[in-house]
Amino acid sequence: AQKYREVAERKDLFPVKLLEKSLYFETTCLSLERYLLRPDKSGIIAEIKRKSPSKGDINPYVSVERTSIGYMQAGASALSILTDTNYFGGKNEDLVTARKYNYCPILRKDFVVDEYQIVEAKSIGADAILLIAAALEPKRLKELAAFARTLGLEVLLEVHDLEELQNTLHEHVTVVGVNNRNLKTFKTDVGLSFELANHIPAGITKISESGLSQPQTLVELQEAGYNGFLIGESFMASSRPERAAAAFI
Ligand code: IGP
Repeated sequence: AQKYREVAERKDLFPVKLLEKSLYFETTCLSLERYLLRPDKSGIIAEIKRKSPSKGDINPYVSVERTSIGYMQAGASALSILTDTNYFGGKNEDLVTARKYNYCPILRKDFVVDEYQIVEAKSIGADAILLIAAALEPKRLKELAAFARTLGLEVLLEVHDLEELQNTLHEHVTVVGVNNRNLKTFKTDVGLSFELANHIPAGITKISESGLSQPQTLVELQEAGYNGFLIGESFMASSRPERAAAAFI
């Protein structure tokens, strides 16, 4: 919880009034959900992640331009761009760059705890935001989700267990991600996605996140009802992540 509080205090003070002048306020968001369900795509949300608390540096000098374009050419359904600097080495400009070169849904991956960050996500060209059940009170999560929807942003709700899932589902959430990475140990266990699959109501788009490195696992997750797969490290660990993605997809 301390970690999330620190992040909350890392507030950009650029006035909201100016953020709202961004041209992206005049454009309609692309639906992550709709792209994930497209039969001509892989369902993979390919992530750009320079470093992580669990792995340290992964690919600190990655070319966001080359990688994001290559991910989409490889058949990804969407992009996930880490914008958190402290823990993941990302920045808002990474998302702006990906936006400039790609017409596809882009998830802004960050620790969203307030409305400011949601306005900011819209202003830099994101289509969807992440809300982490473990980081927010259910009531607060619902408020933030409702606010995101007013800006046309889609919400990916991230859960780690059944309790979080049952406490946080509501009408503003259409996409749920099961994070296979345990936040305390940083270990990943895809078994969690299989465990929770049947507890996610029908009609909700389901994503399995983290620790996915085998195409066969995706086939099995699909059979269990998953529509989307969030993959970072197993692509980013390569010096050419887009080639790793192409080989995988
Ligand atoms: C990707 P992996 O194991 O493929 O690199 O995982 C993604 O799921 C992970 O980066 C992630 C994440 C998050 C990062 C999932 N939820 C929340 C930061 C914040």
